Order: sequence, then C-alpha cells, then structure tokens
Amino acid sequence: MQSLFALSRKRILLAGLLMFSGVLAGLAQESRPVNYADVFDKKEVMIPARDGIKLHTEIYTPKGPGPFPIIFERTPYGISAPDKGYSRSLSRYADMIPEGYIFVFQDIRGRYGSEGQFVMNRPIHDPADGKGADESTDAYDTIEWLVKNVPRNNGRVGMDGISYDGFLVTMGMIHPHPALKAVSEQACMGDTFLGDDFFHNGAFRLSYGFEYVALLESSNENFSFAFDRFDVYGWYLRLGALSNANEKYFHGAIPTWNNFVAHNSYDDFWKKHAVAYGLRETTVPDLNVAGWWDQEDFYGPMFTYENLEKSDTQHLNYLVVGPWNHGGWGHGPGNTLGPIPFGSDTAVYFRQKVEAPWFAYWLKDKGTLPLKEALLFQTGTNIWTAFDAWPPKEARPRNLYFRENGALSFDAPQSDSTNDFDGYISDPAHPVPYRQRPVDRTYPEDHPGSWYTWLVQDQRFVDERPDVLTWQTGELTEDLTVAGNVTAKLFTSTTGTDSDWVVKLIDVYPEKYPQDWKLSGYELMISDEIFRGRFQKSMEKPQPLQAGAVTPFTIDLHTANHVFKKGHRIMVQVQSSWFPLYDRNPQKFVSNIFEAKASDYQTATQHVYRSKTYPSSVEISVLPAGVGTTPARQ
Ligand code: PG9
Repeated sequence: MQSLFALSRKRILLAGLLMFSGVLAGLAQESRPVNYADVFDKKEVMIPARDGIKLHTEIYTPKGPGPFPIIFERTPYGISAPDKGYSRSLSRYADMIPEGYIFVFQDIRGRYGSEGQFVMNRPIHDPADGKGADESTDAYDTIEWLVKNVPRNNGRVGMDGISYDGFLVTMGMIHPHPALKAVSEQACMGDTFLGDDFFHNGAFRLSYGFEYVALLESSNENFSFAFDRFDVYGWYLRLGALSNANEKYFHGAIPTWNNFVAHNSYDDFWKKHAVAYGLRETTVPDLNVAGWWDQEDFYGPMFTYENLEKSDTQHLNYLVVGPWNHGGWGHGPGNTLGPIPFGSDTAVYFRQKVEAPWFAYWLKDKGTLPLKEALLFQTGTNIWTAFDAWPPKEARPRNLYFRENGALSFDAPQSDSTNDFDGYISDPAHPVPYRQRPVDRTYPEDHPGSWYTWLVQDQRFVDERPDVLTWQTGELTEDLTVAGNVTAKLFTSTTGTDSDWVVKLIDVYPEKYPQDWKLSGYELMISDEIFRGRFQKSMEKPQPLQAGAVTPFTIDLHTANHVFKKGHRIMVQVQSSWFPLYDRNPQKFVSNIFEAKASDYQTATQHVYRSKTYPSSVEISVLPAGVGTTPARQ
C-alpha cells in the first residue's frame, strides 16, 4: 500500500501522531488533530483461531457508554506502532472515529505478532479437512471472539481494507460470521495471474513481483531489498535471464518466487489463489472500491464487483471508482494525481460522503445509503456520475481503427494490400521503459517515488522510439463520452515464436492548453494492458506462435468512464515490452520463461496489420450524449 511503504514505519507513526494529537471533535478535519489516548481505551490480545494459532490483535474502544459497532481490519503489514503507541491503521479512519466505533486491527497468521505460517494469498482450505484454517476462518473466529468478549459492542461488525487488506475482506465474506453486517473491499487482488499484482494475462510483473515477495517473505516483518543503484531499470537489465533471480539472490528461500517458477501458466495453483475460487456468492453488503489509475490492483475490485453481481439478488453489491492510484482514496485530498487535477477533493469526498455513511447505514441504522449502485468519477470532465449498472447498458461499441500514416479513425480500412501494416523491431536488449527513467524502486522509504503515479505519466517519453507504434485521430470536433468496456482487437505477426503485445489508449491534450500550460500536448493513458503471446489460444496451455503468421489478439483493456474533450485527440500506442515492470519476453518459445537462458532472448520483427481483412482496432463503449449517466450529488 502506498501509505505504508512510502514512509518507514517510524516516520509513519510520527506522521500519524503529528496529524492526530488533538481532541475528538477535530478528528474529521485533518487540520485539527486528536490525541488517541483521550478517545480510546486500547487493549492488546492474542485471539485463538480454531487450530490453536493465536492472532495478535489491537482493540480500540471509545470511552463513551456505547454500544458501538466494530470496524475490523486484518493485515500482513504490521498493526503496531514500533513504540507500542497507537496503530498506524487508525489514521485512515479519521472521518469515522467521531461516529463512535470500536476499531480492531489484527496481524494475519505468520506476520508480525501473530503465530503460524504466512502463505501469500492463502487459498480457502479443503472442505474435507475438518481442522483446516484459512483467512476466512480466521476472520470468522476473530469476529466470534470479539462479539463475545469486547465490552460495549453492539453485535455488528464491518470489515474494511485496501489491497492485501482488501483481499482479507473478501475472504471474510466467504461463509461469513452472522455478525458481519457490512464490508468494503478496496483494491483487493482478484487474480494474480490474470490481472493483478504478479502477472497480467500471463506476463510476469518482474520489478513488482521481485520486490514484493522479498518484502513479505524474507522475514515475518517487512524487508526492503537492497539495490546498489537508484535507477533499477539497469539493475533488472543486468539481472539477465529470470533464472538468475534464484541463482544470485533468493537461493530458493522465497516461497512465492518458487511458485512463480513452478506455476508459469494458469494452472490450479493460481485458480485456487484467486478470490473467485472461494467467493462465489454475495453474502454481505459490499462496497467495492477501485481507482482508475491503480498501479497494482484494478482488475481485482472490478472483477469482484462483476462476479458478485451475478448472485446479487438482494442488492448488496455496490461499486465506487475514483481518479485514484492504489489506495489513493484512503489518505490525502485526492485533488490531483501527478500533474493531473480533478477539480475537487475526491478522496475526502469518498471518505466523508461514501465510506463513513456506508458503514453508519449498515452498522448503526443511521442515514441513507450513499449510492444507488455504481458511483464513478468521470475523468476528463471531473464530475462524479451515478449508474444503475456497470458497464452501462446504454453504451454502444465503436471501433477506432488503425489506419495508414499513423491515423486512427472510426472508418474501417478498405484496402487489402500486403503492405497494410506497421512494424518495428523488438529487441530484448533494449526494452521500452514502462515509465520515465530513472525508474526508482517500487516502495522507496527515503523519497516520494514515482511508482505511485506512473500510470498518469506523459507518454510522450516513448513517442520517438522506433519500437513504439502510434496512431491518432485529428482534433475532436465534439466531446466523446466513453463509458464501459475498452477492448483491443489486434492482428499481428512476429518473426519469433512468442511475443508480448502492449496496448495503450491515450487522451492527447491540445498542443496549447492555457487552462494548465504544463498539460499542453500531454499524453494521458486512460486504458492499458499487456498480453503474453504464448497464451493466445489458452491461458492453461501455452503454445508457440507460428512465426510470420497473422494472429488475432483480443486484449481486455478493462473499463473507462472518460470524456475525450473537444479539441483533444485520441491516440493508441502498441509496443512489445514494458520494462522492468514486465519481464522481457524471450521472443522465442521456451517451455518456462523463468528458466530461460540468456541465449534464448532474441530480436523479432513485429507487424501490426491494418487492412480490410485484418482491421486492428480498439473498441470503445460510447455513451450517447445525455444518456445513462447522472451527475451524482457532490
Ligand atoms: N498490492 C499489494 C499486494 C501485493 C501482492 C499480493 C497482495 C497485495 C498491496 O498493496 O497490499
């Protein structure tokens, strides 16, 4: 999580204390901080799970008479302040503390103060194992203990959490404890092979995967891998073939890295670690929360919402998406992301007008629900919009076709000449950087770090590269509203037998933009994704591509709620590497890329076709003006 790793734990604590060293009345206003000791009685306990493992838990009960509902958050990142002061997690709930809740924070098994063994995204246990325990049963057992043992609780519990903590919320929804009355899963990872932290469509997230597993599995406390340089682009390039990670650094001691090596396709291992494996029905009211520019887990909350919709007969499943990076709604104002302004404090709006009322409604019978179904920030216009369903049924698919001379058009190509393609040479020795260099480490402790905002970086930094193809429209003569699915439909060939395809949908600002000069000509990514060619036919059974053959790829670029404004242009870029976030494809089919040798990496000539027979395009969902979207209450 950004807030956790952007600062060291000691500095997090200091920041928390500085922010909150005042009185209760000032809590909701970040400018008037509070002294937690005046507000809460703190208790530290070890709560037994069904298999006897004890889980380290901190309980913060307000001093008033109560009764109070419980807000429960579980985490692998350590709940306690280093000096045994007040948990860092409290600061996230500043807008809910004045309402009167008992806050409970827990280290999950195998992390920090809890007993047992940590397992990354621990799957649901085999039901045949009567003594089995997992994150779902640990949540259940803890809730059972809390409602029986914590004085002045009102018998209702809510679970909340971002990212890994959000994954733990989704686990809590599986066979939930009857006292669990509402949850908010926020940026949970849904499937780490298909679309979240570790792989996207089978392409391995090298820098993120390497640094994250070192962080979580080197010890039972967070650990920061020591790089010998600031710009890790060069470090990962020098790492060479992926097999060097274990040979030179991990030496087989990092379980999740070993699992990457052992499970290099979408096998049962990944399916069992995915949220959908255990969470098959809507059981408790759930507010799914996602950020349009979440650099870690956008797939997870969107898929979880979509998945739970299928069984949501009681209307318990809701969606909020804002203009945020990973967890960006949980702290700060949310009025900008990098250089992109949003015209209002979107994160404050979420915390005060959505999250706090959500829990007050379900846990305190207070007020009304803050949303009808889906509340989504519309980027480009900077307004909140409300939908009865997401994606909206009223949107119509339209193809933006790749055309000659770098044009992008709603008109399909009519010619079928053998030259109707654009091409480049993809060289694994010179991969395209995914963000502007220097590429600093993922979670730096000593400086702000660019990982958190790379998805909004100006894509002009790769415009001139010969291995990045660009097509764009002319200046739009009227606003174009995109609401719903975005899908790339490519026809490509490669001289190799494996290949990655990266597609980006970009909003190009006018060359002169007096409203905000620094955004003149800015190329802002709206949707993006990568696909590893070996999985073109099957995610389970990777196969070589046929060298030189035109091969279709359908790449889900997820959903967007964006207005391309009059005077802007729409751009699509295609490239074959995004390094070092994604490992380099050897471009020669090998049975396991984690075991590839340096000599397996080779250059390939890539073609992207744009003919009548092979009309590559990006399909967008266009909303007719005034249809389907209502500006939400601000
Ligand atoms: N995105 C983080 C994560 C990584 C891997 C697995 C689960 C979560 C996080 O921020 O917690």
